[in-house]
Amino acid sequence: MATIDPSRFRSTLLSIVRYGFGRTMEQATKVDIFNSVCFAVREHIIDRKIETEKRYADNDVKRMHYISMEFLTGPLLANNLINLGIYDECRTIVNDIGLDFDDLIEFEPDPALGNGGLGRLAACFLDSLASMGMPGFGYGINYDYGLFHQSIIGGYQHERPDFWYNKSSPWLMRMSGEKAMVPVFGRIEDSEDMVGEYNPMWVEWKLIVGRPHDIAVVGYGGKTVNRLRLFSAWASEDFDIQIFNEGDYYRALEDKIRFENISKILYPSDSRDSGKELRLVQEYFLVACAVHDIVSIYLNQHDSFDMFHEKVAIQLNDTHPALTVAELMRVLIDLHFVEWDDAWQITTRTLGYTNHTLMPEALETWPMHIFKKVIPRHLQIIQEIDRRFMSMIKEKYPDDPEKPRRMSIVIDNNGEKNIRMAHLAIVGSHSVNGVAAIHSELVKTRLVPDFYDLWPEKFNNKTNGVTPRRWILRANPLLAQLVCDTIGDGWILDLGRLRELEAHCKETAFLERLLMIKRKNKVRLASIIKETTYIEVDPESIFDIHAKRLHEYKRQLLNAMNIIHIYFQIRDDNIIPSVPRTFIFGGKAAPGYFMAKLVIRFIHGLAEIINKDSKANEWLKVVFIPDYRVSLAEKMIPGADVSEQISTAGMEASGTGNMKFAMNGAITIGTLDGANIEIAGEVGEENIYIFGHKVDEIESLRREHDADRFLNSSPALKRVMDAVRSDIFCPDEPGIFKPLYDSIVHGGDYYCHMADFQSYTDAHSRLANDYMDRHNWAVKSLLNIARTGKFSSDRTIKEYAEEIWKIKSQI
Ligand code: 9GP
Repeated sequence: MATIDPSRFRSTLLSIVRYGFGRTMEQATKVDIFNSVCFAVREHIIDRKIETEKRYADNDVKRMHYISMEFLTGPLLANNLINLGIYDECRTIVNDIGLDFDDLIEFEPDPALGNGGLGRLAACFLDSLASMGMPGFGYGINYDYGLFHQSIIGGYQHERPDFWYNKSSPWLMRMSGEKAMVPVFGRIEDSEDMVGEYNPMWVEWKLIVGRPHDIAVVGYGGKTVNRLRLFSAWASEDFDIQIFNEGDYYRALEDKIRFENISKILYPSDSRDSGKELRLVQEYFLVACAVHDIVSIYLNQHDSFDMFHEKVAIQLNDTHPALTVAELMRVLIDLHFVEWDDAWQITTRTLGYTNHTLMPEALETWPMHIFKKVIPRHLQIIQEIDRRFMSMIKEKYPDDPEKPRRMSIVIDNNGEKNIRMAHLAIVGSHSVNGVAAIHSELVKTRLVPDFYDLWPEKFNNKTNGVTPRRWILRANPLLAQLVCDTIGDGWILDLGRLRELEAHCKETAFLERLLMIKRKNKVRLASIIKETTYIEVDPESIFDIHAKRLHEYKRQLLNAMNIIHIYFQIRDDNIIPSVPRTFIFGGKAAPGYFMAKLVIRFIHGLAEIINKDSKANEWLKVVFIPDYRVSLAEKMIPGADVSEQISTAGMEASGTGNMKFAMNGAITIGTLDGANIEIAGEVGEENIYIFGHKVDEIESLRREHDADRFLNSSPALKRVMDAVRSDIFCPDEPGIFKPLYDSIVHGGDYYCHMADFQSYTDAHSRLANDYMDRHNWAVKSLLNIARTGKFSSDRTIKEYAEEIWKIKSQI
C-alpha cells in the first residue's frame, strides 16, 4: 500500500491549482480543484505504472490484450484512492485544506464509454488483472460522447448528449508520439510480382491517425498499474494536402471532419447497429490501432514472429473486434511478409473470442459491399480464409451438403452477401467461451453446434465476475467495515473467504449490525430518490430494485404487471399486504427501441397513479430513478433488499448485476437464466426466489402459445392485462399502452410474460411473507454475502489466465 506525505500532497495540490490552472485557491473553480486533486493523486500512480512496465519488459512477460468497443469504468478517483490504500489519508488532507472531499468525489463525471454489462465486465476485468499483478491491458475507443444522459419528461425518456470529459479528464493521458496510422477505403489493384506471383495491392486508401490516450488501471495494493489505452481518431495531417493545394478548402475540411467523427460517439444500443457503415469503421479503427500497438510492443523485444503467440494473447470482447482476425493476418502478410500458413497459425494461436449473447439480432453480420468500400483488403483476406475453411469442411463432411452454408463466414442471403462476424471470430480463434455455464452450453448446442462438433476442444465456459473493490469496498463501505472487523481484510483479494462469515449466522448482534447497515444504505438511497424524483419513500418498506438496460427480454414489464396485481389486491380486493413495498427501477432504453421506451413510460404511468392513491400508497410505491449509470449503481445496489433478475430463461447470457446485488446482501428473485443458476447453486435454494419456466420449456411454450387459455384460466392475469390495455395508467394519453398489450396478447408473447406471471407473483408473495421475519431475512442476506465469493472477477480472470491466455502474475 502507498503512503502519503500530507505536506507534500498539499503543496503539490496548491501548485497544480496555481501553475496548472492559473488560479489561487480562492479563485479556483470546482473543476480546477477536482482536476488538481486528481493530478496530485496521479503522482502516486505514474511512478508505479512506469515501474510495472519495466518489470514486464525486464521479464519479457507474456501480455494479454483485451480489445473491447466498450469500457464502462465509472468514476475513478475514489476507486484509485482505495486501491492505492490512501483514501482516508487523502480525505483528511483535502478536508483540512478546507475543501469538501466527499463533494469532490461525487463531482466526478462517469466516463460512460459503454452501454451496460459488456463494458462494465471489461472494466472489472482490468481491475482484477492489475490487482493480481497480471500483464493484461485494455484497448478501446476514446469516444467524445459516451452513452447519452437520460432525463424523464412527462414519463418519457429523453436523451441528452454526454460530452463526458468536457469538465475534466484528469485520468486521460495523451501519449504523444505513439500514434497508429490506419488505412481505410481505396481499392485493390491486382498485379503480379517479378516471379509472376499474384500480388494484390491496396491502393488509394486514406489514412486515419489513431492517437492513444492512457488511463492508468491501479491494482488493489498499488503494486501493479496497468493501462487502458483508448484511441481518438484524427485525420492525417497530409492526406488532404492535394485538395487543399487545389484550393478546395471546404472539401479538404469535410474529409477531416468525417474522419474525426469516427471516435465521436458510442453507439447507444446493444444490438441493433449492425449494417451501419460508421459502426464498422469504428470497429475497424479500434482493431487496427490495437494490432498496430500490440505488434509494436512485441517487436520492441523480438525480431521475428516465431514467439508471437507465446508472448501475446488477444481476447475479443464479443464479435465487435472480430476484424482482428483479418487485421492481424494483413499486418503479418502485407507488412511483415509472413507466409499465409504461418500467419494463420500465429493468428489462431493468439486470439480468443468471448460470446456474450445468443440473440440473433445482436450477432453482427455486415453486408459485403460495405466491407468492399471501407476495407477492401480485409474483405479479400476474409474471403480467402473462408475459401480455405470451406474446402476443409467439404472434405471433412462430404455427406452433409448443408454444412458449408451453415458454417461459412460469407453467406449469400437472397443475392446479398454478408459477413458473419461470429463465424469469423470462431474460425480465427483457438478458444471460444460463453459467460455463464448455461450460456456456454447453449453456445455449443444451439448457437453454433456445427462448430462445436468440428472443434469441441475450442469451446469452454468462463462464468462472469465483478470486482469486489468497486462493488463492495467502494460501493458499500459500511458492509466492508463489518466484514473486515469480523474476518480481517483477506477477502478483498480472495472473495471466497467471505464464507468465513457463515460462522456468524446465528449471532443476533452480528445480524442486527447487518440489518442496520442495510437500513443506512436504504436511507441514503431514499434521499437520492427524493432529490431526483421528488418521491418520498419509506426505508422500512422492502426496497425491490430492477436496475439494468431496458429490454423486453429483461422483462421490466413483468415486474410492472406484478405491481399492478398487488395494487389491485389493495385497491379492489381489500387485501392488506404483509409489508410495504417500494419498487425501484433504473435503466436506459436504446433511443430507437420503441417498446423499451414505452415500458419506461408505462412504469411512470403506474407511479403516477399508485403513488397518489391514498388507499395504496402507504403499502406500495413505484419509483424510476433517471440516468442509471455506474455511480448511481454504486448507491442503488447496497440499498436493495430484493434484486430483480427476471429475464426470460435462455436470453440473459450471464448478467453481472445479479452478482453485485447478491454480494451486497440483496435476495434475488429470478429465473433459471444466465448466472442466476450458479448464484442459486452457491447461496442455496432457500436463500433465493426462483420462479418461471426453464430454458428447455420456452421453445414449446412459444410454439403452443395460446393467449386466451392464459387469460381464461387466471382472473388475476386477465385483470392485469385489461388494465394494461385500458387508460387507467395513462388517463391523459389514451391508448398509448396498447402496443404493450398487443405484443403480449396478440403478438405471441415471445418473452413469456403470461406464462411466467403466476409463478412470479407467487414468488413475490412468499418473499414478502419471509421478509417479516427480520432475523431469518438477515440470515438469508448474510448467506448471500458469504456465499457469492465465486463471483469475484478475480476468479474469472484466474480461469482465463490459466486456461486461455497462459499469463502469470508478476508479483
Ligand atoms: O447480455 C449480456 C449479459 O448477460 C452479460 O452479463 C454481459 C457480460 O458478459 O454481456 C451482455 N451482452 C451484451 O451486452 C452484448 O452481447
